[in-house]
Amino acid sequence: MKIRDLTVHHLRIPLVVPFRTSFGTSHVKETFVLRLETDDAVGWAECGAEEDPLYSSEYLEGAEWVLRTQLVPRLLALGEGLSAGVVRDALEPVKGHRMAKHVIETALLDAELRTADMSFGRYLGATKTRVPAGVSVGIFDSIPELLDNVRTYIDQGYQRIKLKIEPGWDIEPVRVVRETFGDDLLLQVDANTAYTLRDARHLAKLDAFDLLLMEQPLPEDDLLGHAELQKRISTPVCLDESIESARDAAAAIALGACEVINIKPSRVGGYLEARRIHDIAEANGIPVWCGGMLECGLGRAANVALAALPGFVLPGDTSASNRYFAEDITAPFVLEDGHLTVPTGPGIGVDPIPEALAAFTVSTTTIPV
Ligand code: OSB
Ligand code: MG
Repeated sequence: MKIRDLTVHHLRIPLVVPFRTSFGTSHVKETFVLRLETDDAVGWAECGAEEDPLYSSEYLEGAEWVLRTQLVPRLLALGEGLSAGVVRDALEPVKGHRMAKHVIETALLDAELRTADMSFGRYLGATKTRVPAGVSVGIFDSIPELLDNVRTYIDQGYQRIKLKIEPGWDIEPVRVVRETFGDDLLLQVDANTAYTLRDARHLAKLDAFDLLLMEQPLPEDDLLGHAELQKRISTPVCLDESIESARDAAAAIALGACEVINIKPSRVGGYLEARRIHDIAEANGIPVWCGGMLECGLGRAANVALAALPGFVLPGDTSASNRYFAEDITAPFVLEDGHLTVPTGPGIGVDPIPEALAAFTVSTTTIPV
């Protein structure tokens, strides 16, 4: 495959509700999307990195720099031998930077699948036509505000609630949400690394609330700590930040560091690695679910396709577009009966709406090809 044009669109899309986690607060979705043109198709992909390196070590400007100066030149050197399937090996000499690798591999895969007239879901091995939607609920200034937001989501049909927690905002909000909405609510928490193993006894208090899982309580490089914590709490530990590859997943499972895995394609370097993690987890009886990075419609479309694989047995953070944005850059993903529909068109199955893309684009950069 030969790349004819590569253009980076820098976007700023306002969020309908500020999103506060243990590592910071976002008011705007800031990202870039990559447009990749070949002779036969145009592929799109969205970068998962955030403006600052607070969720992971990657950040938007760094990802773009790596993409432009390190990744694209190595891929262009492959000439006609370039395809999504060879990206991983070709980029192996570049350490880390999985979110940058994810964006170029995904754009290539989208262009290839559009050329082959095959959907992402079909290609990845989706076995469902729609996926149950969960929602990730940020930290609020007060419990009443939290309850109002959770109630709105439940009324809209969300099938699972994830509460962001941090020291000082953990036991009490979980208790009140459980008591207010009842024992049938599928409920889980996400700490984004805000605790240490010294907090094990405190975190064990959450065992009383029958949570589906506790996501990433400890630092990302603390697999042994998570394994030890899992021995001290009954709530299943789920890893997010700690799992950057299939090898990480295999190690975490072997160590007993998690009983569930959150798979985010951007965090692990793309959909092919995401599928490898899915396969390893499935072979080991570890449930997985699809995480998110507050993606616009371009990233969401591919995530929803991944979430339709058979090992994704828990509702993901694949929420409807209006949970994030008043206006998206694609046709919105809409909640129907608590589900999102897996796109069936070629590639990711959605396109940017030109006017919306233009409205949210703050600048564009062309990468020489
Ligand atoms: O830890 O899962 C996380 C958003 C940004 C960075 C990290 C995380 C999140 C979310 C929201 O929880 C997931 C989503 O709705 O896209
Ligand atoms: Mg998380």
